[in-house]
Amino acid sequence: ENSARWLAPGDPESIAAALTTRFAHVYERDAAGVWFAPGRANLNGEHIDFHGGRCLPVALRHGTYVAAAARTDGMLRLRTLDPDLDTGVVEIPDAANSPMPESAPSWTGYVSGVLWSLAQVGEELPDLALEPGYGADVLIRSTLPIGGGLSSSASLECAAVLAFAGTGTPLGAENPDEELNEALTDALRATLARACIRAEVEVVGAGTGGLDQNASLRAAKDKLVSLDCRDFSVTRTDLTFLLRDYQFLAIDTGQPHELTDGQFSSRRAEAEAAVAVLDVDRLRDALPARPRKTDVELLLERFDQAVEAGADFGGLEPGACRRRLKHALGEMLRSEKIHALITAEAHGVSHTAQVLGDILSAGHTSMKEQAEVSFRLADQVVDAAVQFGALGARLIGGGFGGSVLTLVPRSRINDVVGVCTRLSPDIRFLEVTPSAAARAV
Ligand code: GAF
Repeated sequence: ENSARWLAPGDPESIAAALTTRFAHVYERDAAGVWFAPGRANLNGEHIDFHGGRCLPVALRHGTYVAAAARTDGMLRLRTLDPDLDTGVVEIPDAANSPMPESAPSWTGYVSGVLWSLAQVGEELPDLALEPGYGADVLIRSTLPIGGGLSSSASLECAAVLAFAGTGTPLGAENPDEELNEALTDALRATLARACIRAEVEVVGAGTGGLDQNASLRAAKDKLVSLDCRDFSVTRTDLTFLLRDYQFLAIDTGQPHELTDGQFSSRRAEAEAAVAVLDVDRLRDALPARPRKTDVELLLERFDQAVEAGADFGGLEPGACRRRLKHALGEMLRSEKIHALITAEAHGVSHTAQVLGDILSAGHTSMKEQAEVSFRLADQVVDAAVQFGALGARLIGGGFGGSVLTLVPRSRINDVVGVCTRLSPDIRFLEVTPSAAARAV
């Protein structure tokens, strides 16, 4: 286990202090503050946020830090300290109006896009109205694996949106520094999440469904977030009872994924074609409030009948569309099961842990066979983890790369880490400790 590579979240205050010092060197002025937004791990509910399903994320201690100071000339200056992405300071003039010049590296769209969409929000909500001519100097540092399926992009968006709200709006002016954390109600956080989603969809061009941004901005320490994507309402349930003897562990395979590379959108398109054939607006609405297996079977039958009747799939393969549908419906059942299990508090800890573990593994099988977004190394990690003591494991996030989430009795962590380390030299481990939402540091 000595060679196991752990990704530490670091101490937020020290990271913020170091980033502030770097900011002064890079921009030759002082930062007004540092804002942090966490990544997430999702226990269940992959590829169903855009169907109005329920997602069950927790926020990580790892995430993105943004140091910023306002400008008055509309210019956005950006630099990341990620050695793989850093090309020095990137300048985007008039970013609030034209966020994505062709010459800018693609990662900058996550930040400039957010400035653009926040400017739109401000037209409706005076508290969040950006000062005329607002621009900013921004320095970024992430403690997440980039493209690791743990929401590195959304956490960048969310840290940026807080930095802009903090330095450029009446809300920020009235609530300097950490006072902002108190002033940010859940309703405001939901509004900011919408702005981040809009930036990702309309400026970056990735088909996100909103799970990641809501998780990052609305999570809570020690809590499992239950995010109902019909209306993005949230309930939060304490997990400390479980985490005394068990631990969630994220295993980054080191195989990065890209939401913009077309594979995620092609899966989403197939799923949506299946929903269109069922003639419902949103898949979750086709199931009752407490869905059961028979409800799922009925919908799959309806789908098969539509295929027989010659339904139009716009050139997509009906069999593939059916598998995406089956994944989404199964995932919805599993989410409701976990939601009921965790909120009931009626069961013993070891029972809850085992059921959760089983659901994680069932989720992986579906990611592999129905959603078809898994890959060899993820399958190997899942199998090895379970064989060496994990109660269950699954690929999380969009897939085609990224991380596996496992639930492990604390007494078996070393075994699981040891066996997974041997699978690939690129594998890294992150402790998943349900953490607070995005905030001023
Ligand atoms: C990506 C997307 F951005 C999310 O909206 C979600 O669909 C997830 O993949 C899969 O659950 O992270």
